[in-house]
Amino acid sequence: MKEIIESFLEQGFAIIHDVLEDLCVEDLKHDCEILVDRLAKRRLEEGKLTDLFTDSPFENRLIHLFENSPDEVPTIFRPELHLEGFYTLFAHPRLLEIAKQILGSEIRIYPNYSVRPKLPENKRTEVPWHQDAGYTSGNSEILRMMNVWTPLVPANRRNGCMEFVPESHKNGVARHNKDQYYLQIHNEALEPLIKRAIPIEINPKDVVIFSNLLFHRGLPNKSNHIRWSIDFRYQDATQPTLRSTVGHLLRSKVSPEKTVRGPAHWASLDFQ
Ligand SMILES: O=C(O)CCC(=O)C(=O)O
Repeated sequence: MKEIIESFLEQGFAIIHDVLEDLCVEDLKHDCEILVDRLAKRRLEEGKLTDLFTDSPFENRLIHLFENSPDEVPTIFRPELHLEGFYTLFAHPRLLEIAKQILGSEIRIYPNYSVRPKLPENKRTEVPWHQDAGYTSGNSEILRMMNVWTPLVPANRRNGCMEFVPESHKNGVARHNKDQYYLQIHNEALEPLIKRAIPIEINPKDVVIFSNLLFHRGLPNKSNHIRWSIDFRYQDATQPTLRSTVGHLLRSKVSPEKTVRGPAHWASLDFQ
């Protein structure tokens, strides 16, 4: 625990190997398969498919389902994540224990939790250099967060893992510009630091936690399969979200009765 916290504070991130159980990863993949299956059935009903590709592996099925219309493939699932399996990750006791050390005892899941199926050569999934805090800046308050990212297939340079600039979280929020899909750190701030960037190549069951001030990006996927990953953020729940959505309280000393009670409760709630 001490090393993890030190690395988070000093480097701006910490890789934690083998923290998720096999069952947790299986549940997550199972829920992602539910999302893909729903999409497949909808496209069949709409007459956009003649085959559900049920025998295709997890790493490829979405590619086949959208072969004829790659522009329609979802790049992110968000409101859809109120399924029981996702709760086993979001409320994972070890992750919450680390979050408690970093954020204190009032912990919400910030209303920005995502599953990203990064399809090969899909420009819309190439996330440029940014700080997550860039998306909430313009306010005097910097939100206190612990970001979490975990892959559902081995993530590497070829299939579009994340890249980080260690220690880039120490100077506040840099200026960002809007590119076609995302915010991007202005060149002036990026240029001096970019040579220190390192790829975060990790496997299912591993998790990387990082500061919302860390410079990071998602590389392009140049492989022949989907790079599936999940990212979410724990926030100090004594702060506002600075969004119209409020997230969900996961741990609280002050109001334990307001926390999500378990997987079934999570599945009964909405993205809000
Ligand atoms: O998964 C990716 O490629 C990028 C994710 C990201 O930028 C984030 O979680 O903040």
